[in-house]
Amino acid sequence: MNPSTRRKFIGQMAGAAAVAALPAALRAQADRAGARRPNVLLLMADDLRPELHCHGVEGIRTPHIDALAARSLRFNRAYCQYPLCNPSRSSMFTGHYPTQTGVMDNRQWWGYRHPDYVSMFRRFRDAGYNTITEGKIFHIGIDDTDAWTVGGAQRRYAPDASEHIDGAASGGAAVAAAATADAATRTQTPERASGSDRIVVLEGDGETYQDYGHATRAIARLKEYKDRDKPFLLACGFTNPHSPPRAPQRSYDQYDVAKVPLPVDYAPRPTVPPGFPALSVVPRNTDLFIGRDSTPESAREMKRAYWAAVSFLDEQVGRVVQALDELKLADNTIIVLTTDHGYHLGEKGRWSKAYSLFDVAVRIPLMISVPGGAANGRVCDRNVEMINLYRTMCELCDVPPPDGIEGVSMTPLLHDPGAAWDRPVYSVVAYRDALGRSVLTEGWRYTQWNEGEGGEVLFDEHADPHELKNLANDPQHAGKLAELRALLNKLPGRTR
Ligand SMILES: [Ca+2]
Repeated sequence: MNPSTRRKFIGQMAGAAAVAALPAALRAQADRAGARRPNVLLLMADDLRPELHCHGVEGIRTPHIDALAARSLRFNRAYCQYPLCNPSRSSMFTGHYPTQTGVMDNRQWWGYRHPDYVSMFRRFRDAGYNTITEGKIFHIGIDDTDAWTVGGAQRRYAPDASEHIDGAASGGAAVAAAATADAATRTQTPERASGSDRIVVLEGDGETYQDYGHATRAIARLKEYKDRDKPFLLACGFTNPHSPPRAPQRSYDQYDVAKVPLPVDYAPRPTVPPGFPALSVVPRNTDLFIGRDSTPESAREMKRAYWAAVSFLDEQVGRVVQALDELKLADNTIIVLTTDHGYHLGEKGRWSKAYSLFDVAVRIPLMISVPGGAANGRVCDRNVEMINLYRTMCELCDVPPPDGIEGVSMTPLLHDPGAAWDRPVYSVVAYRDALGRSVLTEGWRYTQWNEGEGGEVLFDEHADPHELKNLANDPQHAGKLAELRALLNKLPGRTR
């Protein structure tokens, strides 16, 4: 950004907090300016673990997301609070842990149980933003309908979450198709499983696929809202690389299947490693290879399909960001790219996210591009949790956060990615009558089920990044175990 555009941008930002990431000498100038707040473009992928070239994954092609990372602060170790769509998004966008929302499946809307909660998008709307939704932001059929000035879908689940609301709009065939794929994660009838557990080659260049349409409509919204009297928050949610993996043939053709690597702990079916509790690896896959074994060959084929789906997503992200640049919105628009949770691609024989508290299931991409931001183009290796997103966006945009939400603003890291930061990261998962809870600190992960009665695991993340060796029963680590048990008990909310 040249000096004149930098001054222009700062003049458009209001509030000292919003400029925490900017050089100190410019803050006073910004403080004096009482003008327009920045726009926000939130790009949400679905089931995207950090399987990106900019995250060091060799072989995958993600040039547009890499380019976005090069103008953002890329968080190398960002974590979701729950490895499933709706619980993660509900936590992320309300600022409450899953143990507080009580939302642990893909059917509950958080607002029924917590009418006092105010979502991040509703907060921005109330603070004077045009809030625009396109694609999947909240889970399919469980939208925060009142959060949006533009878009949004009627909720399809009743408060008891057992029945569809009669006559509710489905949001179109494409949305219904995505919901079918998601349904495979909770009810594995053969029909639903077959909808998810397959590789889909899109016709032509994929122009008729929903994610292409989401990008097209997001671009149209950028044009429509670029010069309004209010700033905008445009949230654009893509379905890729959610199962079934979907991409045009050319996306598959760019990868040699023989060169797609398998994980060190690949197994043909979900496999509990020796020394691990049974609950750490549930016995049935829920997205891919559902109720059937993989072979090394079919596993490589499936992982290539995931890569192809990520590359197609990458192109759609590129289209939207290019449009933003061409519309000259880059100098006053904060861009955030993230997703709802991670994914197993064969690690421990799993092909899903559901019910897993391993690192691959909860670690996610997160990049934040602040115009003129001091940390753009840099990488942050601090552990951060997505519950922080709400306060971070509020601070960057001078929107007052609601009382009582959890998390802290990550703006100190946007100013200095190496700043001191020792906050623990919490993740939660429910499986049948068991509740798993996990805490990550610098170098260590500790996970327990049913307060330890269902087993526990301890990993040295530096020595064992693939989480292959459970140290929970190693007397040498008794002190670390006690420390992390105590830290885990600071997670707010219910434990059963
Ligand atoms: Ca998801």
